[in-house]
Amino acid sequence: MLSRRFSFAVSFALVVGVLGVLSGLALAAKEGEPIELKAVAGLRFDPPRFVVKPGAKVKIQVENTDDMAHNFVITAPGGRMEVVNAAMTMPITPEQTFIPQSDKILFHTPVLIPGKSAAVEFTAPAEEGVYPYVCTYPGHGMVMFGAMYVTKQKEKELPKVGDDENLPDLIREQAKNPILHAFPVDTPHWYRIFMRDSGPASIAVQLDNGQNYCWDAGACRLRYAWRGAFVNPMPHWSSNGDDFAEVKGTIYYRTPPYFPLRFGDEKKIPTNIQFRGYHIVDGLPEFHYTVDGADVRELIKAAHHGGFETTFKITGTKAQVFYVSDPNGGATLASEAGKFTDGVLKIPAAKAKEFTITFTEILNKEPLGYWSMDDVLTVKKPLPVPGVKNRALTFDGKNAQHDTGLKTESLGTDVTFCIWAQLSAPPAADQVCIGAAENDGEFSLGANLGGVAGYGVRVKNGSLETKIVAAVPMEADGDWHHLAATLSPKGLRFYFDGKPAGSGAGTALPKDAEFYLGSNGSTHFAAATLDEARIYARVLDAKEIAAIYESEKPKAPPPGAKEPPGEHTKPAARERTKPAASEPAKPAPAATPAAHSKPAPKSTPKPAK
Ligand SMILES: [Cu+2]
Repeated sequence: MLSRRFSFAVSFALVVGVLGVLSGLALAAKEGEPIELKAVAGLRFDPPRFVVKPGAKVKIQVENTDDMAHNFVITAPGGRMEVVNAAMTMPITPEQTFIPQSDKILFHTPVLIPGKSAAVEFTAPAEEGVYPYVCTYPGHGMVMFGAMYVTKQKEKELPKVGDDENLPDLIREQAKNPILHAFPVDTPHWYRIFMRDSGPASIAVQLDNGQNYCWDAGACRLRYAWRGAFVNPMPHWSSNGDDFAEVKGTIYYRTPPYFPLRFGDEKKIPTNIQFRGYHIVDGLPEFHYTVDGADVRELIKAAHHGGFETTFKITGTKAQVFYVSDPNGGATLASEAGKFTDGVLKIPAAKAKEFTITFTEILNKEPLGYWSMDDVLTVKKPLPVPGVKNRALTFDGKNAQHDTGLKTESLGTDVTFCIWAQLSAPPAADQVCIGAAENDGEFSLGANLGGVAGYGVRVKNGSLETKIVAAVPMEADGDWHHLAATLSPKGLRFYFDGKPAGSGAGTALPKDAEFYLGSNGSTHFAAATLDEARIYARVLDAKEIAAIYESEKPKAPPPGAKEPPGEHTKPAARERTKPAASEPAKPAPAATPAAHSKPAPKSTPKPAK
């Protein structure tokens, strides 16, 4: 009992102490000694990794010190997401174990309610490797995991925690920067700061379960949510406040580009929206604003299932309330107040005074990386120009590039790349719009690659190479085109302007390579204006790529006009201190099922009768 209390005290001290110390611990199990592992608040395992020797007898004592239920599952190397995905589809019932049928599951505990412990005993695999451990409770598995190293190496020979790709990015970030990202005793915390794809009056908030969101006080609405590490505010602070804070986790949900609440008529977007400030409720900001005379309070909290939930309190209106969302936004929305139909929640007047909507991530629905190009991005900071959708950025073909921060390892084997490009020097050789290169390997999506004229994709890994060039047009031109490529062990596919334009054998992405926009990493620069770049950790099908093309393609310019018409006619005069998107008059993407909520009428003229 004494030793138990002692170990609890030690671990508590570590939890509230500097995380760098905590994460620096990679426990090496001594033969016969149990490994003590805890599920702690904030969807974490402590320690986040440990070491066992191949073939060793291992006992892991798992204790749930959190206030929600967790389990502990060790999977085969690389098997974590498959197991997590399978568990996500299992119904949530009191008896549910969240242990799907899978040969990737090696060892596991039952679901542990708060305060419970269980031991797992096994003989460590003979094969050295990184065996992930994860909580498969729905919504937890994306952030709540760790790594069991089966190795003869010593703990200090492992990569540093801050660089360990096998750990959640939240753990890595905190290990690198324990001061900026203090531990949960300090969460939630937030910054009023410049955030990409949001207005100048943005608030970034970190919740205590590995969830974060960006709320736009100018437009009075949620912009996006992400899991994992919070933001790095340094670019903003170190540039006298004219640069953006960088999201350090993975954005999985984006709201559509219009105000979500409606009063009386679901198609009528409110016009008079005013921010009134915020109050602190349970340590979190509750936003206060007025909408066409109604008074709204909005409080976003961590949800126990691992997502987040928004509670609206509305007074000053007797009208029926609607909440309009995009069902393709990357999350499942649900509410006790009513049912969502095609993304629209109809709230009976009786329940409109206070209702809550929960948001649960749909895995990999949203791209792993998305660059709207509505904000300044590249090192040389060219100002945004009109693009296919809102604004775009011009890359000079000499040295302008943007490091996406995504590496082959974070993408996995099934990937999709999409980008819009308008070449400024169409005949120039090797223009890479999205690319990566390392040693013998290369990924290039662009034009005139490897001496072949036209748009295409090229993947090279050692001696294996697959190259696809679109047949139409034969030569690259100066028009906007949508380029997309999907890659998996099954094959490489290329799409040009939303249509399939060739396929080839599967080739792996170059190992350890970093992905860039506008080059493949300091070589093969594109002289092009680029827009709406997306990188997915899954293979999109032809229908999805066609839908992206249709929803983003520029409207046909009137005869004689050089530039596509749009709201951004004077890009140079636009500072990013103004909201990027011209909402709320902006129509929803045509391809989304929420299209019925489109505020703007279709511009197709009807023939006179
Ligand atoms: Cu859990």
